Amino acid sequence: MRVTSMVAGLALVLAACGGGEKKAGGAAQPADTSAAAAAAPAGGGAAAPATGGAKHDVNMELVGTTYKYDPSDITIKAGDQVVFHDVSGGPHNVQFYPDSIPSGAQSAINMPDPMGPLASPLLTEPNATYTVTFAASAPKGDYHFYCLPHQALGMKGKITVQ
Ligand SMILES: [Cu+2]
Repeated sequence: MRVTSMVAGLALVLAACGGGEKKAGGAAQPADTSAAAAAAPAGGGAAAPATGGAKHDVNMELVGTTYKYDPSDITIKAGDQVVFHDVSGGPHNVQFYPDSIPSGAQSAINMPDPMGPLASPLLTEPNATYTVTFAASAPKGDYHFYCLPHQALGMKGKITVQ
């Protein structure tokens, strides 16, 4: 029951933000994000990204009664991309803890169409994807993140930039 009301509350927030999805406003984003997202393979693809960095896939899913990122702990390099897939149990999002990322890292995390600082929009469509790009200048260290709708249920993860 608590979960239901939480999700409802988030839906309101989302609605208040203008229904979210594709705001044309985020001018700085190259059009390739959606194309790349659409082209992303469903399972662990090793497809070479156009951007030069490697691409890592993370599923967001409900397994039994557990909401989780899979894998929940990955290691990447600065310049890489992490593609989050809404597999089941959504809506999900990706939100970094401002105090649990390396200092000075905020500007190195590129998140299109954010609904807040370091917060992706909610993914509501099954199989929707969201790509987070780490700048080549991203500081090394651990970047902890969580899913806003399922934070209380322990849905969180960590990206280590090496
Ligand atoms: Cu979630």
